[in-house]
Amino acid sequence: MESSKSLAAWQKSQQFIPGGVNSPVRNFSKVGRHPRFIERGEGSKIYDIDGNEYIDYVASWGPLVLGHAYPSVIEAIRSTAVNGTSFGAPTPRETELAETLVTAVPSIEQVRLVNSGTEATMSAIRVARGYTGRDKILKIDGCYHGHVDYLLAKAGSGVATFGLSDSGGVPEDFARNTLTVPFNNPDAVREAIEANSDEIACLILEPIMGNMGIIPPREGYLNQLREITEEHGIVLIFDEVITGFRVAYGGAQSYYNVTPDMTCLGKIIGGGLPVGAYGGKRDIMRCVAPEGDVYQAGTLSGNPLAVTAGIATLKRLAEPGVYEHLENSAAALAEGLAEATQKHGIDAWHSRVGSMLMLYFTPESVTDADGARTADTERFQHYFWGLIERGVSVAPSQFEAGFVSLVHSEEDINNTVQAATQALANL
Ligand code: HOZ
Repeated sequence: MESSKSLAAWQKSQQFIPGGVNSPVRNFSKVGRHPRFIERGEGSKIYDIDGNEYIDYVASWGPLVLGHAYPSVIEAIRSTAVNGTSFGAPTPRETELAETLVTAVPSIEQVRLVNSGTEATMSAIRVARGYTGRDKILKIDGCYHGHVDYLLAKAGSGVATFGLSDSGGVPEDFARNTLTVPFNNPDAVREAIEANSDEIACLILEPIMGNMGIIPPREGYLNQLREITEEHGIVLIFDEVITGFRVAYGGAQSYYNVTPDMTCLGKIIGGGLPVGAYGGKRDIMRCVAPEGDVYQAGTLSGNPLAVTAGIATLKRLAEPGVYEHLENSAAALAEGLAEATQKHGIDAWHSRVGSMLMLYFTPESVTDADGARTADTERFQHYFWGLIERGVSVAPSQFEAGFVSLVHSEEDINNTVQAATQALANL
């Protein structure tokens, strides 16, 4: 497969950008060789600058649930842009998006729009601290909540991909108030709370882990967390940056019917433009300035283009049959992949919730971050290139999720299963 133009582009980008990329996992260093530079995307496909076509399951790391350049989203961006791209003043569209989020997501009574998932989690935690007057926070091993200093402890995503335990540049003091416990283990949460009674402001987690592959909650786990946190006056925050509008219109909280106190969103609600949001009970959101004393601000927050792309995306997702369609396409893909690993006698753990899916190269069952860490990343590397060479693009990491979009056709799914079967045969 020709990739000389991508190689040249990467050699040049490394002179000006650390690692040649603007987010670490994109640089492919954990799968060897160089990244592909992308020219354009359309529907289920992306095209690199050497002219290669790929069926895409990265979906810009989750936002593109409608696929690339979805016509109604592009038209909304185009018609908004001609009237100006930013005002630093409120616009009715921000309220429209906020109302849509409040209506869709059970825990959200009021919401603030920000520019990224990182900003959303950072702000939600500040609000939880302001609301409770407590400093400590509890997080889950392997959950990734963006690159906030004190949330990089035992984080997933790039931190796991690069095998880092934490991040440099974070003073020990900053992480002193972050406690970490394993996923799917309510007893560990209980013990941490008992050992730090009345000191924990919030428990933040991805209700479905999506940055150590895909790890669903065990039955009843989220309900147990809801009960424990309520008992101790701890704010329960669901980070639904990945799962919001992905596994169901109302996110994982409506999929599992467990309502947290606060929710963080991002990705899909911006339709492929930079956005984030945090919201929750009115009582808690009242703490946010200017109503309350917890400060949070942003020049581009509620940006007209991002908000318009988000509204257009959510409108399409609200139409009947969307989530059934996503479920059926992803189920067909997951079944095909499971048959393929079985056929070749490859130890694999397949994980899927709705249109998020993962194939781990491990004989273990993956129910927490330690389980995910047993995966054979070298084997993944060979599989990854086997797919790329056959025109299928997945994230260049054993720990990043795959996403099926509304526009993946039956033919795309069949071709992907065929490519995977061939790639697995050569492992
Ligand atoms: N950590 C992000 C996904 N879990 C990666 C985002 C990106 O590289 O674009």
